[in-house]
Amino acid sequence: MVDVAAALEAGGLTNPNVREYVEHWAGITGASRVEVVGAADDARLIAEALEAGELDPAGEGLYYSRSYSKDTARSEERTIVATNHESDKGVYNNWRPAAEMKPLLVERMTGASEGKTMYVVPYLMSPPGAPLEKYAAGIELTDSRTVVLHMIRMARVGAKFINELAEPDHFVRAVHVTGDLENLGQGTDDDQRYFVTVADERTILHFGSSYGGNALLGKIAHGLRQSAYDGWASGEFLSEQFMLIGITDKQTGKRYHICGGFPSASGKTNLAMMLPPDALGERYQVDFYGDDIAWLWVGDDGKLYGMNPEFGVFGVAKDTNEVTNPTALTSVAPGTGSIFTNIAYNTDTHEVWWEGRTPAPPADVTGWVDWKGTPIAERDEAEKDAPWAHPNSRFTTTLANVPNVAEDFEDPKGVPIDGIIFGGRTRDREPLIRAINDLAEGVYDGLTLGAEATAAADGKEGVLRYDPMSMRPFMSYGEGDYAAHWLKILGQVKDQPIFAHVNWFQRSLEDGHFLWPGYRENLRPLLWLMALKNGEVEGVQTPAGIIPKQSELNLDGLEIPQADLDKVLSIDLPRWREEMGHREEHLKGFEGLPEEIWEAHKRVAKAFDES
Ligand code: GTP
Ligand code: SPV
Ligand code: MN
Repeated sequence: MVDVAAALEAGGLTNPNVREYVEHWAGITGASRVEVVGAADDARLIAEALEAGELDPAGEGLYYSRSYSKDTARSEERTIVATNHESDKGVYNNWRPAAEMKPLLVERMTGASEGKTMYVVPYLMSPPGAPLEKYAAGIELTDSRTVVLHMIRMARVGAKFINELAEPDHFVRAVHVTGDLENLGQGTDDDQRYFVTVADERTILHFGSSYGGNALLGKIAHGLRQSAYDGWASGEFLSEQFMLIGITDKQTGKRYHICGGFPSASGKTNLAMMLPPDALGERYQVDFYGDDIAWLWVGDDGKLYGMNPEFGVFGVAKDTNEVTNPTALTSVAPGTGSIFTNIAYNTDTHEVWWEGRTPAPPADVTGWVDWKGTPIAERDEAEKDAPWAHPNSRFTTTLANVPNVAEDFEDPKGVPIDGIIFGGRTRDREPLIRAINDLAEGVYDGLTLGAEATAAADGKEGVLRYDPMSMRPFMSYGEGDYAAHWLKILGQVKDQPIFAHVNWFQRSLEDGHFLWPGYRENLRPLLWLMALKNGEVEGVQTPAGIIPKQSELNLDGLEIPQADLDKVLSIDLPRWREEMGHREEHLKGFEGLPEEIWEAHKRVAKAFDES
């Protein structure tokens, strides 16, 4: 058995409550070494990972990693929220009793880290000093060095975050054991993976993956699932899969903050990194606060505040290029320490490529290997037309590398929220933007967010599914309680944010092209939303909310066919009436849904009936 006390001392981890936790799991996993890490260890760990072949060089201060080919996204079926109260069961949280799940995890983890190092990663999911700091501290134990390197980029990592806790025992215990990836039966009836958050014990036990939200436990498991549970249990806050941006009108000096949820792989990172369209660049500025998670609470002044608990970006690579997202390219430029995962790689030149990086893949395939490591030149008939990069391939970089990161992104007091938006990939029905002024109708709109499935989770692409507030994969308690908690928190706010539903993904029925150009142009409907909140425009009231008159949208410098614009600025009444029936079925599945939500649904349905 390793000398945990000595390892903690060597790593400067002095919080007395940590030792028992680490000793317990070191004993179970059978790790051969224990090592405390902090951000200051990054250069050494990178060198070790390069030496061990876990990373490859991808240019100056850039790295390439490849995950096991059946381990490339979150697994929703294998993700479970376990607690000691059956009343926590919801439709989406895959609830199981804690007493049933813990032994299953212990069984799988037993001896599973033999011969490996158990890294002790103390982290904080918040800027130090934030009002919700109490819920942000955690320690991830992991047997993967690549996971440590990602954690250092995605969270604030160091012993000091755990040594100085106001309540020394109040930290999330997060255990990650990779397992024998080639023998876990991923996706079969004999799947051995389990990703469990024991929410009422603030313990996270993940076994059987080294990828993304399955393995970087500060991000999704703690930063969303655990914290959503904490926010509800304490009655203090909301934790949502939201981006968070600031918009400044340099002409008037006005500054707005908008947060909002789109399901995984549906545009949060791109919106947060958005450069204004060239024609609007003189006047407006967009500041990045967060791209995947926001914690929201009511301040002493009665305003709704938001902050990003993360320290980095784990962004989708596909279609990132100079036109769609120049900011992202700068964020992963040489010298940034970024890590690319599961994209295509050139073993000779160390260049990287992904679908949509350039219109066509490199013409000279010499040295190029696909995300599985197969040389492009040697791909067989079956592989020939497959993408070079995995559709869920990603880049990992710290917030400080993002050129439009807000000056005050580390300010612990957070930012006041003016607008909350929901959106997803919806190929028809949903207009470009529809605004909602009523709180219950706004929450109702979030609960009925529907979108097509994407590559970020295992599952079918292109199938429409409901994803309340974009939290479906991260829901940790019942949806009825979740809706009530939203109404409770937002109900305390004095200056209500305006709600809106947006859709950048409506397509032509004829040839399937996107009707709205998206990306940088998405600033335009958001500017309209803020103008509406200020009473500067009035829009058109429809049963689904207020939509812009074309004359109210700033379209300077934008060329878009009039027919496309007409379509995204209209409400398809027959499709909406049909949708209202689906919504009713969807909401009926949620136990204890507050009456206000049902009333909102009935108001909207009635308005459609009468229109
Ligand atoms: P997660 O990190 O999985 O939560 O994803 P996300 O919501 O941050 O999505 P992201 O911004 O990474 O975008 C996912 C994909 O959608 C990328 O391939 C983008 O290029 C594409 N995308 C983003 N915004 C737009 C848009 O406005 N229009 C179109 N057509 N595609 C977009
Ligand atoms: C998502 O899938 O929504 C992500 C990526 O943000 S992961 O960390 O893998 O969950
Ligand atoms: Mn996400």
